[in-house]
Amino acid sequence: SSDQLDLLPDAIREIEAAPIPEDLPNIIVVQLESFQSSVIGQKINGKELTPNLNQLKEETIYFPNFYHQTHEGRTSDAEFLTLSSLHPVKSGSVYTQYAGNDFNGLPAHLQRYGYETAAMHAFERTFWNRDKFYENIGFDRFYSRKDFSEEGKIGMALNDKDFLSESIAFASEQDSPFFAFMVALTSHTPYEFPQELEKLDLNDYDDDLVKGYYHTVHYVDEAVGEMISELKQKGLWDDSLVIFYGDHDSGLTQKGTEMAEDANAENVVDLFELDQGVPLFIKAPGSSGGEINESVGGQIDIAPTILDMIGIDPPYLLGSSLMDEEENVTAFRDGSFRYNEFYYKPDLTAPIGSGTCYSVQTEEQVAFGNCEDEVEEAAEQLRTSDLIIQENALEKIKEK
Ligand code: GP9
Repeated sequence: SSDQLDLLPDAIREIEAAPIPEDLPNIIVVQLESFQSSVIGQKINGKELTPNLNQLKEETIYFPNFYHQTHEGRTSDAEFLTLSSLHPVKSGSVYTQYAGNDFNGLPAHLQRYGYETAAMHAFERTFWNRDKFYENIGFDRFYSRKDFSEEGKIGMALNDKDFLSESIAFASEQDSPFFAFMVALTSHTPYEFPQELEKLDLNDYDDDLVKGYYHTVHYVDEAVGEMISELKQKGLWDDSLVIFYGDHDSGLTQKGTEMAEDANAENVVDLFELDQGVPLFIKAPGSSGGEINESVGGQIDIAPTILDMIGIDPPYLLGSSLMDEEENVTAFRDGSFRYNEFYYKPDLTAPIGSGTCYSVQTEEQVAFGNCEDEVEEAAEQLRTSDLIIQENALEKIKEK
C-alpha cells in the first residue's frame, strides 16, 4: 500500500542497521524456459515426460497452485517478477523501457547482507537489455554467451546440460554466501531438437511444435537431474536454497490443440490452468523435502518467499511469502486473478468488474460476489506496480 511505500526509507535504514544473520545459505535459482506445470507427472505411451522433476517432489517443497504472471515481455517479465516482486507493464518489457529505475530488487537486497550475486544466461548479453538491467538490479557479474562453450548449441544457445554445469562452475567461483540466477533456454520456441537425441515415441502426434516441445522438455528435465547430481557431488545441495520454476507457457495451450487434448482442457478453468500454471520446486536449506504446499501464488511471490525462508526482512515488495498462512490475490496483467478457490476472468471489452467468477474445484461459474472484493484488490496491485515503475517512485521516495 502507499503507507508501506512511505515507510520504505525507514525500513531500509532499519534493515541496514540490523545485525546480519549468521550462516546465510547459498541461493541458486533456475528459471526454465517455456516450462508448464502440465508436463509434471504427464506420461506419453507409458513414459514420464519429466521423471527427474517428478522425483524432485520427494526432495523439495512443490507448489501445485503456482502461476506465471508474464505479459508482453515474456521471459524478461518472468525474470522481472522474480527479481523485483513487481508486475510487468501493460505494454512491452520493463527490461527494455525502465532498465535504469530503482526497483529495490532481490540481488541488491541480498548484497546488503554480504551476498555475491551472479546471473547466468548463455545468449547475447544485450538481449532484452539484460546487460543494463542486471547491473542496475544488483548483479555483481553476468555470465553470458561469450563466457560459455561455443560448441553444443540446441535451438538458440548452448544446451541446458552444459549451460547448467558451466553455471555451477561460475557460481562456485563466487564467495559464499552467493546468489546465482540461471536462465535456461533449450526449451525455447520453436522447439527444434536434434533427432539423434530424441528419446520419446511421439508418433501419435501431428503437430511438430507439440512434438518438439515434449522432446525439449524431456531433455531439460534430464539436464535438471544432472544438475542436482552435480550440486550434491560438489556439496552445494544440502545446505543451499535451490529453486526451479517455469518462466511462461509454451504458446501451444489454446483450446483444441494436441496439448489441450492431452490435458483434457475444455472449459475456462482447465484452459487457464494449462496456460498459466508453471512448476515451482523449492529445496529448503538443510531439509529433506517431500512436501506439497497448496498456497496459491505467482512469480511475484518468489523474492518474498526466499527472504522469508532465510530469515531476512524484505524491503518493499508487492508479493507475499508462500510459506505464510495468508491467502493472497495472485493477479495477472489483464485483471484476471486467482484467490482462494476462485479464478476470475474479466470481460476485457467491458468496464472493470464485468467478469466471471469460477470455482477451480467445480470448474463451474459461481456468484460474482465470491470474487467481488478481490477485483478491486487486483486492480490496485497493478496500479501500484505501474506507479512504482513508470514514476520511478522507489527512487523518489528514498530521496525524500
Ligand atoms: C533469450 C530469451 C528469449 O535471451 O530470453 O526470451 P523469450 O523469447 O522467451 O521472451
